Amino acid sequence: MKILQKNLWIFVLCLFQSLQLAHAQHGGELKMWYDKPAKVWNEALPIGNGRIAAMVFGDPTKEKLQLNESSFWSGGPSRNDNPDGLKGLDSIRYYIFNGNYERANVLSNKYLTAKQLHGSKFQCVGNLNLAFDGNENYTDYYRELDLERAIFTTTYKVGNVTYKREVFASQPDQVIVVKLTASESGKLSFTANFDSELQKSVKALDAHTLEMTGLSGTHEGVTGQVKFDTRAKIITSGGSTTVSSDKINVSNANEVTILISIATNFVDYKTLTANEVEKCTNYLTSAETKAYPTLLKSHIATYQKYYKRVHFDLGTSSAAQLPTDQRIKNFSKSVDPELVSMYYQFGRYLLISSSQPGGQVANLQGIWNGSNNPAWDSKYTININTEMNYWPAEKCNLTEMHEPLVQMIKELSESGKETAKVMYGSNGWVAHHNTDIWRITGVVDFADAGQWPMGGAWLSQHLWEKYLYSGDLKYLDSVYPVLKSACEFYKDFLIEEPTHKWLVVSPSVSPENTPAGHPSALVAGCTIDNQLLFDLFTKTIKAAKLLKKDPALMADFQKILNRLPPMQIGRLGQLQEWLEDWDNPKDQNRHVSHLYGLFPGNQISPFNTPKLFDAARTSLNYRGDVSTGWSMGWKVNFWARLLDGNHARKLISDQLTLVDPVKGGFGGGGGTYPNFFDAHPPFQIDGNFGCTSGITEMLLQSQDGAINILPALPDDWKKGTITGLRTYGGFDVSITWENNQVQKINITSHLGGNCRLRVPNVVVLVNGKTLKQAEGENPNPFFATVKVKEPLISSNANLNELNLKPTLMYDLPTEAGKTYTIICKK
Ligand code: FUC
Repeated sequence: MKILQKNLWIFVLCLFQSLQLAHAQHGGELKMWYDKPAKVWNEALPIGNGRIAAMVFGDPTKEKLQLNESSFWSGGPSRNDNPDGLKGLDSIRYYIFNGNYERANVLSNKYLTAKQLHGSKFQCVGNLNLAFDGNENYTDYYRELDLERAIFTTTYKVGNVTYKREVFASQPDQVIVVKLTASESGKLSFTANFDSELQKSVKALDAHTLEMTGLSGTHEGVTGQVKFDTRAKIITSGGSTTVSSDKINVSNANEVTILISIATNFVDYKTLTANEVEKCTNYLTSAETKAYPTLLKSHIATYQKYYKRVHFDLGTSSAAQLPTDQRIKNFSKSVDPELVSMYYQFGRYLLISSSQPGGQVANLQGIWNGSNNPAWDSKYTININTEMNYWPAEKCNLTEMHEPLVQMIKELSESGKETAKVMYGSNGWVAHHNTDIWRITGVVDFADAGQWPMGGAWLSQHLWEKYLYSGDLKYLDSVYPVLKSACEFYKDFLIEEPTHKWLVVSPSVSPENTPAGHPSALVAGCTIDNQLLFDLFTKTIKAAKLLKKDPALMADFQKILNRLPPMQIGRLGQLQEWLEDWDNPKDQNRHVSHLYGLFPGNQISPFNTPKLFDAARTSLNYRGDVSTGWSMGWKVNFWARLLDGNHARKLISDQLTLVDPVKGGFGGGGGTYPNFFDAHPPFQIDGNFGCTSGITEMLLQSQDGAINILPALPDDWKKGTITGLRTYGGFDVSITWENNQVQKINITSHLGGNCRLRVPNVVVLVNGKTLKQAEGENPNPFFATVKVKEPLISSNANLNELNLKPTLMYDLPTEAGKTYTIICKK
């Protein structure tokens, strides 16, 4: 028995030592790592520069880089307005007000839903394959994605030779760079080729250059018109290269650099006249003049300019010694705080890699898609998903990454004008629940999902939100026409509902949810629509005031604002999802649209609207936790806004449930694939971004009149640091905490003005002096609180005690450009 015990100890000790060794050599903080090559797409690792991207598999024998270019979509410039809209609109509204939802649905599908075109598909350019000779019996395999440097690396051994591959997507040089090395000279032999499922032609231009050209697919009657050119330049040192038909063979090279360039003929959503061959060649010719270390250096510097703004440390544990997929698998049963900080930073990595100024908006899969028939076309679902992609942008200090979204909203405000006119006879612009690279703004799919004329209203919130972080009036001036025109649409489109004479949106849906027992989701005046309009009109009026514009029109807008339905509390004590008290306590729909007012909106506050706060919490408790990936990501934000850190932490754990990478189909519980991609399932990137936003909200909020420090810290995040987050009013905030108590706060003020802090501790010292406790409204205009109407309580709603932790508020007057160190004491 004793011998057995001793052996067991020796075994445990050896295991621990070998794990420690593995950790010393492999992984480490902010490196996702694996001990096997990726077999399937959901195990491969993403790299990208906002315009071009790859999923890298890291197989020693058959390397595959699955390639994407952000403007490579099916079809071409197109619209999808149903020209019969005005024939059906009045009847549809009549039937909705008279409770004949079935008839309204039939007419809506006939007169309003697009006749043929439901949006284009984001497509895959193809693959670059590298087949290596004699690598079958490899050992010591290792694969990582270094989030700090945005570099993929694989190493392995064959016999005594160590092989290494490094891959990155350079933003400054606009090429994907692959570096192959071996520990002995003359050991690199492989065959390179391109393939693609689409119409294409592949050839070797010379013994060092492969080219693939092709055309995007035809879809729903729109001919594929996006042309691409992609080239791989194989630069060898030593050995030789030969061409065999459409392949290049490399033999006995010492080291190899491959530069991959991709370009399309896309100029903008209306124009496809660029010369893709010229663009592709130019990127390559310019990159070729630079040595690998130069390319690497400028890649890292450009990436880190964004990435390094935020540092997040929750501490580490022995769990961190395992490969990332195993850590995800163990997460709910282990103590692994570092997996949370790495997942958080992976969200920031993905945003930097998929959304760059001047480029396309991150779509349902960001920029990574291996299929020509992706789920939901991998387009833009603007009834939650696209907005969710950009929730981390400002608060995680990545404001530049927000720019493609702002550009898309401007473009939608152009294309959506015709939709407003043709379909509804209204001025202004409208977009429904989906759009694509061609900026379609009509109704897609079918009425119960697509008949939601609020996509533009939700997107427009981002325009104002961006201003609140930067205070940039020139920027506000540039987006003001979009805000104004969005309001002008609703000024014409809203109608009076018969009971309370409120102004409502009809026909509409509470996104993708049907009230129990109804034959259709079609309704008038659902809660999210009212909340979105409340925000849209309030923000536009504020913007006009700041820019000294349109006082008469704003007076009209104010009248509309005064006639919007208030939020209502229903028979279960819940926040009503619809104008009527139709909520079903058993409803676990993934959408929780009526809580838009809690997050990302800020109409519901524990301090200003406690009844609504309680009702929102009741609604969320009914909805439950486990759902699709993105829904859980949203719920992390909700529970953070409900100031319940432990519940938010529970949702993170639900979201970090390992999902089988082979499982790509719909349905089943959401979670996380081995490569950290969010699983709806299938892969959908919004869940990643939503959770990164949610984790930020747990540590810092600024939407409710003050900068709220550690508003929802879970009990088990006892100690930590987060630096460089951005708040409303242009403050950069860093926080250190220990024993669940805030210790130190650093604030850098970019715009000056009053910095009101809400903290969970008692005494706050700046430069050794106690700060004055705050009273009244925050004089800083960026923190003006939202004034919503008191709720109507339709029955004996049970208003619980809110049961929140006490906090204190302090005012710190700041000067632009100065940093303040605040010490907190119990
Ligand atoms: C909406 C959601 C689905 C999915 C799709 C892309 O339709 O209801 O869950 O996220 O968008």
